[in-house]
Amino acid sequence: MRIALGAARPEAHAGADLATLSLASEAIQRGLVARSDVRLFATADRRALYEIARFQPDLVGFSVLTARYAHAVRFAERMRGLSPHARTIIGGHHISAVPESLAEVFYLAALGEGEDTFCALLECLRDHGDFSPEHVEGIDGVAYRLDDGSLHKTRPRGLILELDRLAHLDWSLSRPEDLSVDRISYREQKAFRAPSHLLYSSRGCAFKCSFCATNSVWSKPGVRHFSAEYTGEAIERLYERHGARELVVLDDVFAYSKKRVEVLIAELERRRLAPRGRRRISRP
Ligand code: B12
Ligand code: SF4
Repeated sequence: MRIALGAARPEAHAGADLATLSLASEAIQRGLVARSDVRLFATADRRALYEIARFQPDLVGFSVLTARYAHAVRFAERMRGLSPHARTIIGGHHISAVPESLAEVFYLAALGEGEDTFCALLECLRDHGDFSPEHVEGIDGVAYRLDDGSLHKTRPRGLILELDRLAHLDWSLSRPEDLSVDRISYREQKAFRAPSHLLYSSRGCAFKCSFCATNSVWSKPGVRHFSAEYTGEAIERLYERHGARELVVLDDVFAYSKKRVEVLIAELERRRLAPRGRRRISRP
């Protein structure tokens, strides 16, 4: 089975994103797909449509924020013309917050945290060769249109309680520089010394600000942490294998627990990776 996963991201950012990287890494770890049968792409990349057509994937998944939803729909429609056999699905913040907006071009939507849902969908495709309602109905966290056009949702997907069971991000799937913030033209990010790399060490936020979309994916307020060992290992991989010298931590509330930050620093000291001098934590 061949899969392509695309991030609908701004033009300045030509690479993949952490969501698609995590989904692909998990599917590879579970043996559902071979590394050579995975492509990550960005919808901002003009070559992507033709590369996907050449690759002939069985499944194309889009990760989409609200700001790029209309663009992602147009991209998927154009892609359908060139790759008519690919089943196209969508996940991420926008569709999790507003599943009613599911466009006809998508077979289905994955709502909320994605790794388990995505792998269950791959198993469905492997075992049945399609996403027909009788096969998808047993998969939690999915939404699709019924024949009369109404939206049907399966049971909500529960959160992953043991985050450490997730695969480490397989950075070899994407050029790390594509994930680096130095490709993003936000003014304040000029303060970073390149290359900066993205990292998260927890999922979710303890709060519920009315303007914020974070809980549309993580379903309710609450923070789940990767262990210090897991995060230390992730940082060591970035440092040793990918030349990372500065990290942008994407956690919603990284310093929510002072004790946890101290445990993490102790882990980094054990690995001789603790930052020296000024310490800086930044969130987009
Ligand atoms: C990193 C980040 C960025 C980076 C992206 C860099 C990169 N290469 O990834 C940059 C700086 C580009 C960025 C820009 C913006 N961002 Co931003 N960003 C984030 C942040 C902090 C982390 C996202 C992340 O990597 N999470 C980790 C991954 C693993 O989680 P995930 O993306 O949710 O993916 C999981 C599920 O959603 C699901 N899933 C996702 N995609 C798919 C696809 C499939 C097929 C499946 C099955 C499942 C699935 O499975 C994944 C694994 O569980 C979030 C806040 C947050 N806590 O999520 C805001 C957030 C996503 N951003 C947000 C916003 C508003 C923006 C901007 C509009 C800001 C602005 N005004 O310019 C722009 C829009 C960019 C665009 N045009 O799309 C909002 C989204 C709101 C919304 N309704 O969509 C968020 C939620 C912030 C917030 N708290 O409100 N952002
Ligand atoms: S991530 Fe920030 S803005 Fe969003 S709910 Fe948490 S504290 Fe509020």
